[in-house]
Amino acid sequence: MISFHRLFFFFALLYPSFQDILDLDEEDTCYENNKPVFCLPKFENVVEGKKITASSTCGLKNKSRICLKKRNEYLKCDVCDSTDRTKQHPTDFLTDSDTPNKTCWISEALMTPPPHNVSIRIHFGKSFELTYISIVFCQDAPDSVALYKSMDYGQHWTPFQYYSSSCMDFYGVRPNQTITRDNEQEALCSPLKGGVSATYDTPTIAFSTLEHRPNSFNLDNSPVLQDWVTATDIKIIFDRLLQNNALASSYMTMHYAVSDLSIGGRCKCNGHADRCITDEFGRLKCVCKHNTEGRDCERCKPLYQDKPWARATKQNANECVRCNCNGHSNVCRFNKELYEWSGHTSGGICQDCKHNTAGRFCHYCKEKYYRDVTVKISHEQACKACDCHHYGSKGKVCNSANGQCPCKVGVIGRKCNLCATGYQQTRSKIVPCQRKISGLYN
Ligand SMILES: *[C@@H]1O[C@H](CO)[C@@H](O)[C@H](O)[C@H]1NC(C)=O
Ligand SMILES: *[C@@H]1O[C@H](CO)[C@@H](O)[C@H](O)[C@H]1NC(C)=O
Ligand SMILES: *[C@@H]1O[C@H](CO)[C@@H](O)[C@H](O)[C@H]1NC(C)=O
Ligand SMILES: *[C@@H]1O[C@H](CO)[C@@H](O)[C@H](O)[C@H]1NC(C)=O
Ligand SMILES: [Ca+2]
Repeated sequence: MISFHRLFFFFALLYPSFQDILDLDEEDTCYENNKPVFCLPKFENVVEGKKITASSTCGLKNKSRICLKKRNEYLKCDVCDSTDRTKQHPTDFLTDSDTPNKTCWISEALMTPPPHNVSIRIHFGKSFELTYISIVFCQDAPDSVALYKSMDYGQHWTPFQYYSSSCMDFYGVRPNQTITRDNEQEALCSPLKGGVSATYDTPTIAFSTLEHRPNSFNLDNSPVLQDWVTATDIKIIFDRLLQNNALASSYMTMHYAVSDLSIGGRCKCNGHADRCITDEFGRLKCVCKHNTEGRDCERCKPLYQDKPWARATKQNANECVRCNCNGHSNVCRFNKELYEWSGHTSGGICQDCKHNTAGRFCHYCKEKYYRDVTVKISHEQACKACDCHHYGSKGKVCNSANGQCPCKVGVIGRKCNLCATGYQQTRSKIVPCQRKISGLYN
């Protein structure tokens, strides 16, 4: 039997970068001495606890006869019946521990005529970055196995890897093609010789997602490969090349039977979280750090848009940077041109400045308000209303520095609400202060 732990260490040795998975601790690994650093959720068997569906499972509709031929054993026949606990072979058996006894998921018997394809689907409920997929069969492997992945919860599927005794016939793909830097997102077809593997005592498929791909040791800087290893769902399709007459003689004994399915990977958080949790809607999501947010920490928080979002790398945590809005806004917007002009230092523009402020950093007072210089610009009362007098002032807009309204002739005061010496108040809205004519007779 091949256990998850054995594969885990196998892949840890295969990829030096996975050696950090061996030191698992509970503390926050996204900061070191209060400085943001690249961090990752733990490496795990992604299928554990996940719902797996199969297009066909024996004994679901009716009792059926199943016969399995294990290696070095005679053909053994039994009844499959989902209503009898000791005679059922559900998809749950793909992910149980296989102890003390090996348990198998078994498909319904294959019928004549074809198709003979049966599929298994695993829904992760979130994006994960996958390292390997391993399938352990209970008997001889099928003639062909195709692995597909989806990055959008099953709307679109792309081939991940093919295994076949006849790659050209089944998939139109030449076996053992070479992957270059130009086609790193291409699925390969590996020959499958009756499925019996030399390495393990049971026929096993172990697909390593990055093997043979040139940029696999430079994943940080390869968006193409980051995409390649990302999946929300996996579909596995088994197929057999059976002649009609071959099947006719033994059709009640042909099944697909798998004892273990494991998928090694990590919850995808783009280097900005070290764990994933279930949210209030029952959905998995990253616990984002470095001022990021989203289920995959795929964007910066609203007030942290001063630099463009980027995935964390070992060299740079790419923490999202807070915009300077002087405390008058909770939201800013990233502007590429400003960022370029600033020599890649700052590109945020504050949005919806409150407290009567305005400007890219909410750093001055909006029209009809003036700056109260006795308090700091970050103060809620930093901008005061001009409050210009309706009749005494020529307009509503005051001097933004000292609050002086534009007064009409003979009018004074910051708000233009007093008559100057030598002037007297009138009832006129147009000329509120009139020159006194007292001097006329002296
Ligand atoms: C199940 O078995 C019953 C009785 O043997 C039979 O009438 C029925 O057609 C079977 N259903 C299927 C889906 O094979
Ligand atoms: C495991 O197999 C043995 C021998 O076939 C059987 O006696 C035992 O009940 C099985 N254990 C379980 C938990 O199914
Ligand atoms: C089997 O193959 C046929 C033809 O390619 C396809 O239409 C069908 O959906 C497949 N069934 C499963 C369960 O994969
Ligand atoms: C194809 O690759 C497999 C596994 O890497 C290897 O065993 C086999 O010899 C290769 N076949 C050819 C024709 O290169
Ligand atoms: Ca099992």
